[in-house]
Amino acid sequence: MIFFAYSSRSRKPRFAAFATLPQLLFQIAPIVEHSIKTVCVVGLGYIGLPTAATLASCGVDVIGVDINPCVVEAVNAGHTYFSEPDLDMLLRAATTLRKLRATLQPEAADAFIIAVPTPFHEDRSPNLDYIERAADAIAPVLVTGNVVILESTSPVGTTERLAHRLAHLRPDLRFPPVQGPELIDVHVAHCPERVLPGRMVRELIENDRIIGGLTEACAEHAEAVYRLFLQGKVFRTDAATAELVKLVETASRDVNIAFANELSLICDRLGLNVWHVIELANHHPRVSILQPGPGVGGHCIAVDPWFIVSSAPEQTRLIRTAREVNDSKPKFVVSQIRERAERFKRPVVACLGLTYKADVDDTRESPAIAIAAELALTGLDRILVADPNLNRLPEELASFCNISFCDTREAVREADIVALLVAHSSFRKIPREELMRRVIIDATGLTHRYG
Ligand code: SAJ
Repeated sequence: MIFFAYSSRSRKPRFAAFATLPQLLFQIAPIVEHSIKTVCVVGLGYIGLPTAATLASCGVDVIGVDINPCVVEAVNAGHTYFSEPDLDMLLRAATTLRKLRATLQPEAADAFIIAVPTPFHEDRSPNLDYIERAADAIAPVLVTGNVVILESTSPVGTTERLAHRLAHLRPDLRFPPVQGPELIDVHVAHCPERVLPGRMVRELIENDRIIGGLTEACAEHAEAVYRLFLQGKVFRTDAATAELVKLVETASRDVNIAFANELSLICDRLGLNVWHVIELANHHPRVSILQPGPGVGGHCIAVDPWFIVSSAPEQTRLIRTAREVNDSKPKFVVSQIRERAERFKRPVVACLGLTYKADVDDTRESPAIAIAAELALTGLDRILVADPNLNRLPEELASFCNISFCDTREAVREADIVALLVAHSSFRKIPREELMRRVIIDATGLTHRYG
């Protein structure tokens, strides 16, 4: 059960010193003293849903909007449709207390938070269709005094384009940028999300936030919304800077992971253990190398750096190369498996882990899935895939007749080659002697760390 505590001076949830997160007391403040009484959150995905539930937990009336009727139905029933620690309980409490209601269409509110996906097109240019659709949907219900906050990760200039679009749709209202704060009817700002899947509920409250306003007043109005629940600091800036800061955070992680992945290729060539090399190098006081893996997945790090590349193609050699290094890693793992498979007449390969990272059930852009699919295409007779966080074969693999989904122990038992593709905690329980009887391709470092 989720417990939040509130300090006497503010209604912000405060994690009680004596409690772990799942034991904090959930309390709805009886009266909302702030002028922001209703918030409409557009997009009930990985970011929108925890944000909506957190705001609701602070006593705000939240209208959650999603174009998917199944999501609306699940949220109204108090059910999450993806797994995230503590979110289930927070959502159930929010809906039971009628502080959060999901609908297909936006309704009037004091503030609007847009948290929709920003994928890229085939040529890797940003696809802003979802933001445009969200703008079109909220435009009819906007009134003077509203603030519209874009949380979706966006290329530089998107918040300004959003304001232009709204201004075009609502010529009766004044949007930024205009001269003088008193002349603005609807404020517009960017506040990029930065919560880590697997720690979202806690990080939503505790992480510092960057708020970029199209004007000073826009940033101020947006800050008032986050002040409802935020314990972290707020740093105000202009919208374009905030947009780039988010992209830079993501690209920084991508470049650092690419360095670790490149080291894994170097060590493979030199016959050295990359995990051991990194472990020792990290004992230097100013060195902190990340971990190599099967590639970079998820909907952020594998996507967002391209937004920088597409806005400054000539200046982004390093960022582009890092993306390419990380994107090429699954193929390298496949080549390692195939090389070992040649020793067997009819090799059975077990792929352990399918999600995009450890201990989540999210499979978006998962390198492990790309590896299993590529292996299936190479014509191996039998590929067993196992993931304790999933209960069936992901859609991308469902059509391969040489892939079957099974339990971890069974996959290990039946396999000649075991490919560790995701470092799920539960894989540590696989008896070492059972693993060591097989040919192991460990893309995760799990056997080094726990071996
Ligand atoms: N990975 C490695 N080696 C590492 C760390 C990660 O190969 O040392 C891989 C993971 O296995 C995964 C991918 O990188 O495939 C991304 O995982 P992650 O845990 O680094 O990040 P995400 O995508 O789950 O969340 C990131 C976070 N951003 C940063 O750390 C800068 C999060 O704070 C953002 O909110 C999120 O992206 C987002 O939505 O942008």
